[in-house]
Amino acid sequence: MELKVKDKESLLRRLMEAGGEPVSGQMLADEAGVSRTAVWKWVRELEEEGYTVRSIRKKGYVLEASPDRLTPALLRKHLKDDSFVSEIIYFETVGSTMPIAHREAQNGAPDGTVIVAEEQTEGRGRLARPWSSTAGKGIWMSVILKPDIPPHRAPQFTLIAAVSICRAIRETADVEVRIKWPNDLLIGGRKVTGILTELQAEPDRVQAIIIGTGINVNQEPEDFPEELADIATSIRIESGQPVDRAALAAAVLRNIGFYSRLYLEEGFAPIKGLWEENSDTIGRKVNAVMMRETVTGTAIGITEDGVLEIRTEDGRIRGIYSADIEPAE
Ligand code: BT5
Repeated sequence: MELKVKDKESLLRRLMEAGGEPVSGQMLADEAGVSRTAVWKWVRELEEEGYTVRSIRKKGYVLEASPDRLTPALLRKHLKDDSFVSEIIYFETVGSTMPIAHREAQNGAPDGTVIVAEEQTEGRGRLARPWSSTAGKGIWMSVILKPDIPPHRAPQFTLIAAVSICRAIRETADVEVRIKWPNDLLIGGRKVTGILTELQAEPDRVQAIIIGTGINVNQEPEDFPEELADIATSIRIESGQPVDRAALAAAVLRNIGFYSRLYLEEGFAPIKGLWEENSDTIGRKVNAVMMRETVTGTAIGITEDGVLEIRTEDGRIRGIYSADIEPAE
């Protein structure tokens, strides 16, 4: 059934769906049961939010341009209707999307709830490291998943997310992205994306998996703090083209939906294959730096549990559960 216009948001959806064709103001007013002036006021409000709406005499309203935002309306425009996304919670600016996602998950938010922000003032990575989240330049987003799996399988979702984001970036921009175990995506050796997977669980069952994705999209070199100058990059820097963030965020969500469904239906094997194919780590000599020791050797693959296997010089195979990987020598 066609969406019924009842407020500013549904009006926007209708204008988006019209795909550049004018939509009559009178028809919109009749449908919403309000005056034409009320419809005109919604249009004015949309213009204040950065949309360009043209009014064509005797024909109606046409949406000509949308702002560079990650609002629910813009994300929904790019998502297919069969997307797994249930609710999108949007912030202009926020400390971090992670604690909000935890709170929402605890309060019963369904599978497929998304928390997204234009800017994070306290974005974080693993071990509470800071994550630079410049306003309007990246995709700072947490996705709540509620799969029926035991807790020890949860780390596989970091790998599912890596494969999904890798694919989404390739669909949207002409760049060569590689996965660095376990949670980084690199272009030309520099970090373009970090993934943070967190868990709410009972001893035998996952309650919620929260996947935090930080994707550097439209930053210019000067948008990064000095300490990241040599290690971080953005899709724009690498491709030379600005990227539509809403289209990319929607592609990320579509792929996370697709690959987590594939995983739940067919197990880890297809994900493992894709991950290894896109990996920057497998086949290389690496140092796996952990709290208490560093293991050096050749990365040979990942296991069913997402553990990285390294063959050391003496021929032993070591399973690495959590570490920072750097090139050896
Ligand atoms: C990560 O941690 O790579 C996970 C980052 C997850 C960020 C998302 S954004 C949405 C959600 N909300 C949050 O608050 N977090 C998640 P880790 O592997 O620990 O890497 C952190 C390191 O990456 C830092 O110590 C810096 O060296 C580097 N770094 C920080 N900001 C960066 C950026 N924007 N681009 C590339 N590298 C960055």
